[in-house]
Amino acid sequence: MIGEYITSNTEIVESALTQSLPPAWQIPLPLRESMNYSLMAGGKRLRPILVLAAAESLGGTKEAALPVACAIEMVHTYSLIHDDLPAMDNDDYRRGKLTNHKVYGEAMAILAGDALLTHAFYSISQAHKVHGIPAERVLAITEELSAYAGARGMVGGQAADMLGEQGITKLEELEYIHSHKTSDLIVFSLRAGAHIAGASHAQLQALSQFGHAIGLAFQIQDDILDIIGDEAKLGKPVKSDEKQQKVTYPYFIGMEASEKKVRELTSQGKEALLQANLVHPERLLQLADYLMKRDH
Ligand code: GRG
Repeated sequence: MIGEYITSNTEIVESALTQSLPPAWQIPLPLRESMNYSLMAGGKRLRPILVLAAAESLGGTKEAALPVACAIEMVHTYSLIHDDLPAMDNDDYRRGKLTNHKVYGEAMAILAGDALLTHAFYSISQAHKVHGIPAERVLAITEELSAYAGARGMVGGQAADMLGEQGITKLEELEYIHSHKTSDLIVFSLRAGAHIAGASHAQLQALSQFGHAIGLAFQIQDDILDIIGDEAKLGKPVKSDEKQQKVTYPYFIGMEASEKKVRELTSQGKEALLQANLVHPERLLQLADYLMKRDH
């Protein structure tokens, strides 16, 4: 069952994350606490689970993929800490808990994000140093993380979102934002797990297509769930003028068409994956379906 796979891998990832900052390292205590606070705040661990599943889909082991799985969760966590800051979204709560800057102050939250991003690259290096993954594969992962998370990836998507806040008028503009802000880390996770297991160029390409499709589906589903959540709170359907504050897929094409789009993207992604000649595509296929059907 995919539910059991997710639960057991979540435990493996969380246990590795708790050990990711060596106790012997001299780190100012508030910085260590601030980093661990957000790292261990109960995310879904989607991206690290995709790293593990991608490695396994090519016959690789979870153990060897674990440092990279932790790395992507560190990058994701840093992005959320910075996204919540007053200069960005100014949120007080995330995952039902106070945001990092509300607990540790803005300056420490910025530093915790910076340190998590930097530590991600350290963690990736351990795939070679501890698990003996060939240096050229680890180099490819390092290069790709800087691309998918950086200015031409997630940070670029966040910047485009910020700049377009007032005037996104075309679905293509929204897709550009989603594909960088959300899909890029998902694509990276799949490619990185595949690199660990020595994927071919064609396999990497198929995984990129799969990741791009399920990443966009994931974001649209997130926007659908947001609206359903708002409706549950209000006890009535959200009117179109209330919805218009947030420019999302449902805002452009409506709820029903958005739900259809999620289904279409998921099946396109699965088709692309089936072209990749993977020894074990099952878990990735099940994860795509699980994400499409999720209600939180
Ligand atoms: C500040 C550099 C910088 C980037 C911010 C991640 C991000 C980019 C913004 C957060 C807002 C948002 C809706 C991003 C889209 C990606 C997304 C759906 C993030 C939430 O991911 P989940 O659902 O989170 O995997 P959990 O809490 O489960 O880890």
